[in-house]
Amino acid sequence: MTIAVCPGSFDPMTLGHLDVVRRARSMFDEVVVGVAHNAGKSALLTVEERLELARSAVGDAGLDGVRVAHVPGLLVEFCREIGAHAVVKGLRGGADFDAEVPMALMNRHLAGVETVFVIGDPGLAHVASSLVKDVARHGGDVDDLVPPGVGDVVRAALARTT
Ligand code: COD
Repeated sequence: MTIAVCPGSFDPMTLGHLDVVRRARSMFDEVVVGVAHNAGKSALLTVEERLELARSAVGDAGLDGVRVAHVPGLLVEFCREIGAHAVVKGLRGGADFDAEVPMALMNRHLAGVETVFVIGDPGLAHVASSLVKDVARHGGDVDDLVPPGVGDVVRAALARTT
């Protein structure tokens, strides 16, 4: 049984993330969506909110063989604990590639963990958690960029931070 981890901040999960998870599941028997901490980012949503939204999204999408878990520390340590065979990351373009290659090399250096890159749906290439938050912060409609229910949680989180 092959296992892959789709890691990310998921702050919040978007339709772009879900597309990557679906593609990963077409290649691996089990996919674990790993909600992790990116030291370079300050999260809007709590870990619990990000986990809950990811679980709802996976459930609503009817994705079997996919589960959601918290990655509390190093991604490679989590991969070792669950016996993952690979990490799967999504690419929207060259900027993603440039950001992802050092992480892939570091994860291979640390623990021999390989990274598989998938090209996301080009129709979702403009979808990023950071842009979703920015658009929502300024009152724009983000509901067609994210799974059901995500927009409401993002708007509530933005309201409590202002
Ligand atoms: N289409 C295709 N792919 C997409 C789209 C889209 N529309 N949107 C996002 N993606 C991809 C991203 O390119 C990325 O591969 C993935 O989805 C997750 O994106 P984010 O933004 O939610 O997550 P990141 O990039 O902040 O995640 C970074 C991690 C949290 C995975 C990283 O910091 C990490 O591994 N942290 C754990 C601690 C650790 O091990 N650190 C050392 C890392 S070498």
